[in-house]
Amino acid sequence: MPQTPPVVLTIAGFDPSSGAGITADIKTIAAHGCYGVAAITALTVQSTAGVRRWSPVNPRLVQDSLEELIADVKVSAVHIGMLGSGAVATRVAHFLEIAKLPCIVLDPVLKASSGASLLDEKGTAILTQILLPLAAVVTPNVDEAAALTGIEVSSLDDMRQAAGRLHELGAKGVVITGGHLQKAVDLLSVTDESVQIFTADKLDSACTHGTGCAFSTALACHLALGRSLSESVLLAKSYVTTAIASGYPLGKGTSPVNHMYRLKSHPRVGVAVKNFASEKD
Ligand code: PXL
Repeated sequence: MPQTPPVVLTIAGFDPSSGAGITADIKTIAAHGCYGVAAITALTVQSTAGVRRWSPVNPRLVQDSLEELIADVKVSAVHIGMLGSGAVATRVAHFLEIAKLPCIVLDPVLKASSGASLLDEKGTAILTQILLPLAAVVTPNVDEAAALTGIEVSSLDDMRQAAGRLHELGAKGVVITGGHLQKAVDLLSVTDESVQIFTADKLDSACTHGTGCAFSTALACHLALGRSLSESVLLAKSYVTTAIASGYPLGKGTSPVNHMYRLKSHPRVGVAVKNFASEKD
């Protein structure tokens, strides 16, 4: 019998365009040879053109889903994305405090790139006070790092300072992603003494919808596969860089990254199938 792959649990919102959120996470998890299970925290109305509105899921339903899943399968890593509301964040925090799951990657989703707020004040407080210290690693982009620390982040030095502040708030590993800076620089800080910088050339690509979710979920997958935090950051960054470079135009707004670039592409066969069907008729 084939070996069971590591199970990665993603707790996140639903983006119907599948660039970000739960459905994108499941693609990322599959692309890493892991098995994805999920609890949806919020439903968004969005397309590549942006988030129009969203609504959190019943908090009790989220908690029940999580409990049902871990009673059934052994989870090797957890990814937390959009939480959607203070009430949902409270249930997720309560669940994680009791479940003691390994390798929690916290992507502190506060706003959509279009600017829409995706978490209320109470949710942000739960995220900072309870989820941040529970996580093995937190992965804010520069704007999220600034919102969580009050330090404006536009340089490597700012990143170091913000990472230090996040450690003071209880974070273990911190990765601040600077894909929007002049060079695509990420900073990994495990303690104030151990800081590593990962740099990639900035890509001339418009396919960037979902980069934060893809990075943090890929990171969870590599941790689930037993890799060190430093190697996992390097591999997750390289996955996202290639997924951006392999993106194709889709929709009227920001196209998604190509989560499945490792799959062989097949020529379209729609016409042949249609002809076959009409011959049978
Ligand atoms: O990129 C952050 C994000 C995460 N998850 C969901 C989202 C967004 C941004 O819009 O909609 C579901």
